[in-house]
Amino acid sequence: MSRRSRAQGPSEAALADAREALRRCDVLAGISSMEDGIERVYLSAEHARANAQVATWIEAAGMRAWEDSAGNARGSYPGATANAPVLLLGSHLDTVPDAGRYDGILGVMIAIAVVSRLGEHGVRLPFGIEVLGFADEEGVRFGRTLLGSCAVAGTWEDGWLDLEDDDGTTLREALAAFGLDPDAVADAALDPASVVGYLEAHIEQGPLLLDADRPLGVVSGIMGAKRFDLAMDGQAGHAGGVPMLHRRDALLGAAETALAVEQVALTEGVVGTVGEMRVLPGAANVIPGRAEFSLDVRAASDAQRDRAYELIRAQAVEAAGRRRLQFTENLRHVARATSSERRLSEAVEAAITAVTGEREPMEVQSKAGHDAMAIASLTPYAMLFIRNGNGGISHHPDESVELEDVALAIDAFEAAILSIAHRFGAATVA
Ligand code: HGY
Ligand code: MN
Ligand code: MN
Repeated sequence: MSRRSRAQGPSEAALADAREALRRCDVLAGISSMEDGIERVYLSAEHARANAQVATWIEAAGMRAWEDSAGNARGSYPGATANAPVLLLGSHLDTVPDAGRYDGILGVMIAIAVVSRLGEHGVRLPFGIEVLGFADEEGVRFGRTLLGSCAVAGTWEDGWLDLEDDDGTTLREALAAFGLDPDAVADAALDPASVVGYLEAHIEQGPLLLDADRPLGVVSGIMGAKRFDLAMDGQAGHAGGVPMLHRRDALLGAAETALAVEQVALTEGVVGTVGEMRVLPGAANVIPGRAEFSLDVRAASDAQRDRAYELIRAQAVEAAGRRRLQFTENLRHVARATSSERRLSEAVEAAITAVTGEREPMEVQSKAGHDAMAIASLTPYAMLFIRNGNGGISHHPDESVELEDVALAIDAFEAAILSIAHRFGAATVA
């Protein structure tokens, strides 16, 4: 932890750790399926290359590097006693298309940096440490998120093996091609009794810390989310020959629904996004016969999330009726709203105070999803947020962080872990 006074900011050693963590984010940014951007999806060649690269850093930090049956990168650091329970640290290594280089990745690098410090000083805690680089938090390839962390949490569903990517490859086929046994994914599950808790460091992916001029924040909880595949079906036809009032234009039904998402989100205080839209048959001189689109809706509570969807759905059904269209819906993903665990969060708060001097660390509810949502089914969690630069932009190449903030985050993450070791020993936090 930084040895200098808080007013002087992080120590040179912490800044050096931060520089290395950011350098590693740059190295992983170069492992991408995109020519001029960052994209690394589950069970891709890039996923394999990233895991191999992260394994070298895990080993350099004094851990045993391995890959679990779900394709998560894993690092094991033993506790003071054999068979001690473990504290989980981590985040994800996969990305969205044209991603930033810190979403998920930085959290894994911070976890490795802290274990490296423990190893350097020969520190053995009353619990072991498991560093996890989750393989599929974003759900880009198969449409269902948190696959890697669900496997560790014991909530993996074999029915997901039939999920298909855009090329028609099933998850089962992709796992086998990656060298994993599709029928053994659930073996990645940890026994809740063997886990002390989970800590995740992550960029905020929003502007709150930036606007408040705070380098770090503690996460109170994570919004509940639902993702849908929606569609409107009408009648394709000649863009010239069909009179306007005779048309059953599927795109217009989808467009009305997208506007309803915005209106409901504003009135209900939730967040709703139509991020994908496919117009078929997709020609300038053909009236759209079908419009397929995604819906991502999130709220502080599951009830609020579900109410918002019902209001959106009602407007979609009304628009479809008025336009003589067929509206269809398919629920693709559900993540319940979760709260962080009080005592783990107190350790994070105390750590923020210790490294920044802030008497009241800022508390933020995460509107972004994180692996912690899945791991919450296994063990309690706490999260440390790091200020996002550039207006808080994320899921975008302009994602940015400050070196000093990352140094403070490594110090705070280490301090939180030491405080948990001191407060709880090997007792399970739950
Ligand atoms: O979508 C999310 O909130 C996360 O970045 N996967
Ligand atoms: Mn993300
Ligand atoms: Mn993330």
